[in-house]
Parts: sequence; C-alpha cells; structure tokens
Amino acid sequence: MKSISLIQFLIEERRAGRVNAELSLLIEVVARACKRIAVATNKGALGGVLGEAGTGNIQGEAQKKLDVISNEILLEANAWGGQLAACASEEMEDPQPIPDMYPKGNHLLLFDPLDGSSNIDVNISVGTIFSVLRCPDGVTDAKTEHFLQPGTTQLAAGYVVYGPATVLVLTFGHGTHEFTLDREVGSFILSRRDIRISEETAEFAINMSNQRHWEPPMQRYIGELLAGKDGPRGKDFNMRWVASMVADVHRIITRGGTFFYPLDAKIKSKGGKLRLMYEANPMAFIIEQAGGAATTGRERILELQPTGLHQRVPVFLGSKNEIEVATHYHLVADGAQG
Ligand code: FDP
Repeated sequence: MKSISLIQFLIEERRAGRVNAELSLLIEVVARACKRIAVATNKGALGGVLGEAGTGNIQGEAQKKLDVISNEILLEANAWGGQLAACASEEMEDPQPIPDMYPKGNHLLLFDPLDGSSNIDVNISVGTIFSVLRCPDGVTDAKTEHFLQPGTTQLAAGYVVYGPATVLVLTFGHGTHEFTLDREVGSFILSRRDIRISEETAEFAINMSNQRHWEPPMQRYIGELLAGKDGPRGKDFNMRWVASMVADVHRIITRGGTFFYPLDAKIKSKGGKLRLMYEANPMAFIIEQAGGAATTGRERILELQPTGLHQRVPVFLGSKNEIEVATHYHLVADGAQG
C-alpha cells in the first residue's frame, strides 16, 4: 500500500475544500514542533530533560523541565509562520501575542504542551494536546476573551502521544485520523483514516483512589461496573488508568473504552481536574468525530460556554453507550430526567 504523509493528506484536504492553506500550514508547523518534543522526550535522562524545572505554572503546579521545554518549542515554532493571531498554553496565565516583527494570521492556537507530566520521569507515555480556533474578525490584538469560544467552533484539534511510537491524531471536523511518525524519514504517515470507536465497551478508565469523594451518581455507575456479571449490568468490566490523558484517550481511539475524571469533593471548588480549553474540548472534538461521546456528566462538553482560559471541567468520554448511561445517572440524580 502506498503510504500517505501528513503533508500529502493536508494537500488533499485543501483540494477537497475542508481546510484552507493557512490552517493546513499551521498544522504542519505544530506537527514539526511535536517532532522536536518527541526527540527531547526520547532522550530521557541522557538529554538532561528529566526532573523539576524548579518553577510553578499559573495553576500552582510544579513544572517539569520537559513542560517548559515543550512550551518553548511550540511557541517558537508558531511565532513566525504568519498563521496565528495569538497562542495560549497551560503553562502561561495569559495568551501570548505574536511578536510585532512577524506577520499575524487569523487563527488562535491553544495547547497543553506536555500532558501527563507526572509520568515523564518514569518513562510512561506523555503527550501534547492542541486546539485551533478562528480569531474573531477585526481583532488585531487577541486577548483571553477572544479565546473563550465553545468547543463546537474549533477548526481543528489533535494530540500527539510520545509512547513506544510517536502518534498524531487529528480532526478538522471531517472524521478522526491517525498518523505514525516514521523516525528514519522524519515524516508522519497516515496509519488509520476515519477511526470509529465502538459504541459498546467493557473497559473503563478512572482514578479509583478518589472513589470515596465522588458524587452519588458516579458511585452508583462505577459500583455497577465493579459488580460485573452478577450486578445490574450483567457483564464483567476491566479497568485501565495510565494517568496520562493522551495515553488513556489513545487506547479508547484504538480499541474503545471510556475515560472519566468526574467531580469529587476535593476538586469541586475548582470545577473539575481537567482543563476545558486545551484538554477537554480538543479531546471531545476528536472523540465525537470518531463516533464517541463526551460530556461533563451533565452537558455535552463541546457546547459549554467557556468562562476562563484555564477553566476546569469534569470529563466523561469514549464509547457512546456507556457515556450515555453515566450521564443519564447524573441527570436522574439531579432530577432533570425520570
Ligand atoms: P498531569 O496532571 O500529570 O498532567 O492533565 C492532567 C493529568 O495529568 C491527565 O493527563 C491525567 O489523566 C490526569 O491528570 C491524572 O490524574 P491523577 O493524578 O488523578 O491520576
């Protein structure tokens, strides 16, 4: 079979009228930056990139050296290309404008440069997540308020998982596609087109150590899965938790399953654990485009009106039928459905 590189794929998408030249160039630049992050992560201890950076990000989380390096790689790669009005990142409180010496474009890029960073030092998969929005017309100085658009307006979303292989998963709203990095050639090659997530599954991912802090409908839902064949669901379920969202989502993209980071008493005041703009929204777009579902347990993630760049939300995503059951239990508990 003839292999199709990411560049060829993007040219084909342009010819089909599904992306414009500026967006396709932007994705090429992001993919190139991610190849550099892959090189840095692959070096591990030999590259001097492991361990703490000795700084904290704006969410008060300790930054790893690779968080900082990955953020710089993405900012630097995207500053000069002319496709962006501004960038926003998990690692920076405010959006970063494009320096005056470079031309500005019509897009806004949001990213989590290195997701799952607690796994870096133990050689477990980590990843980059990104989301692309259109900069509102007439805005020459893009600020936070211009980024606060619902996930349904995303023009593109993707993630790269730095695992045994480096894999890019991408959507422009016309299906979800996977590219695998050919390290010898240095190109991402299309490895799966139009991925479909099975509607049924018997595999779920959740941090069980938070169980006692969950809300009653979450206790009920997971309790029923754990009861297995003898319980109300009448079948056995298996559990996985990598604790890198990219790796857990990539498993779902590959063989189905569900991922939950629900509200719990410890994180309730923050609104959840995961970030809406650069974690939940891009992943929800990718999952829905592959036939899955993504909710907060109560609402469709992509329809939320963001209120802050670093807003947190509960995340339920994956195989459709299970996400529907878990969401239904929450709505019933709230009295919204009988
Ligand atoms: P991390 O804090 O290591 O960056 O983005 C947050 C995240 O990882 C997700 O990638 C991951 O799914 C989750 O947090 C892990 O949470 P737990 O520490 O509760 O396992």
